[in-house]
Amino acid sequence: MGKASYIFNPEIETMPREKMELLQLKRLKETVRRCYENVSFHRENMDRAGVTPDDIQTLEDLQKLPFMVKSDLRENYPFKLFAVDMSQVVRIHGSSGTKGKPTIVGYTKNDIENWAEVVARAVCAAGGRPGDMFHNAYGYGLFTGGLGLHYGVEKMGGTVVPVSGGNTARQITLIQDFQPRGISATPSYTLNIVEEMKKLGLDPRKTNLAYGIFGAEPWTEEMRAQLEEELDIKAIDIYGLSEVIGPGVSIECYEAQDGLHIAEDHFLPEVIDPETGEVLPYGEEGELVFTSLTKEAFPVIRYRTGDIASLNPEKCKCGRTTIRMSRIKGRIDDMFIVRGVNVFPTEIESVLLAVDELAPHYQVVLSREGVMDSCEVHCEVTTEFYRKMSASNEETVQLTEMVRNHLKEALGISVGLKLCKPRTLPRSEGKAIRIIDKREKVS
Ligand code: DLL
Repeated sequence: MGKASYIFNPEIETMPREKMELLQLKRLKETVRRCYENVSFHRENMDRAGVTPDDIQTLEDLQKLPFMVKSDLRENYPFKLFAVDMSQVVRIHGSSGTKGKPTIVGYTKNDIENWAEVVARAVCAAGGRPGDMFHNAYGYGLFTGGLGLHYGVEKMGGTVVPVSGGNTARQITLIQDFQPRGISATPSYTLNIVEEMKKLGLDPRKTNLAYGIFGAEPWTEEMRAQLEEELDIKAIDIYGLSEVIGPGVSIECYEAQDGLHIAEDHFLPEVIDPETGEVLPYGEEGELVFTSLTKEAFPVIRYRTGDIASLNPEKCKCGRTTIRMSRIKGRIDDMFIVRGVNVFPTEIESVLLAVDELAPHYQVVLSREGVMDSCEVHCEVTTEFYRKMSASNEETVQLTEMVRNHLKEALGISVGLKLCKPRTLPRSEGKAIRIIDKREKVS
């Protein structure tokens, strides 16, 4: 394919910044008013903060408004944050949530249309174009991945194969028979598909795939390198969350792969210090916060995502003018502290995936010894290395020593390391579980 990606909506995606900001301000005012008039949660929050919709006169005035957090969704379960009558709601999604009730979101017909639009832009930015056959291996259901990509690919003018997650043997048959140019799945599930293809004696580099749209879980540049090499494709990062809309909040472009373009006409981003709530300048890393600008059923004001990233307003070489966010470093909830040092699983992934003898399958096991937290990284070795390992112990000792040193250099603390036999760690069909927390919960 050529170098430039197809821009689905050039008017918006290459809009001069001043014009974009005017559009955002107009939509922000409408959103705040809609929330104030239709949702008692928002009205009470704003009354408490002493702000009225009339106080929003500039984009900076957004900072007068209080934040929203995930527990607000749980406390208003299932529909109390909806800003329209249920008769207007055409779709419900949510996140499965490991604890308690799922968090529920709703969409009007316009919301679904806008969502399809941002995903269509995203698929094009990733290298897609009208006429593409597209293999969608994100789960269909309450999770937004499957249906989100589905409507976007249709809107772009592609042919979507709604295969959903799981049944890997069938995925492989369809990839071979239908010859899709594009694929979407979590990065971890894609590796699972690659592994199964090799097991069947197939060469994953010899498919018709040209680009993959990967997200819904944190992943690293090293994982990108692995996916691109294994499948001979461009691996593109897509970001989103159900509370804000689903996939399509932002996407990397095929030509730069340097930050994710935010669909800023629909989602207004901020980055804040997660401790103090203070808004941070461009370039500084902090917690991403989004305000929806067009959503009708489930508008959010200053929603704290729990995801760590930074923002870059510079124009991109692809021609898009929309602000870019950095790859997500991780969720604040997934960060753990070992001997006073903050660690994100992605920092561990970067080290492991750069080692040839290791397979890209790992888990981090946290436990507590006395009052100290301890961390042991479990990582599979490659089949080739496993053969050597079985022949002599020396190789294992050397590899363990080398990886532990690399981890210490990257993290600033020593962590345990267990090399595991190939295919012994659990495989994911959706979001990978990276952390096994065996620490006793102090109540
Ligand atoms: O995961 C939406 C999605 C579907 C995004 C398909 C991309 C592709 P939730 O289930 O609500 O929605 O989970 C949202 O997943 O807050 C992040 O912590 C994480 N996440 C999503 N995309 C990325 C990414 C979907 N590209 C939560 N990199 C978010 C890192 C991501 N983390």
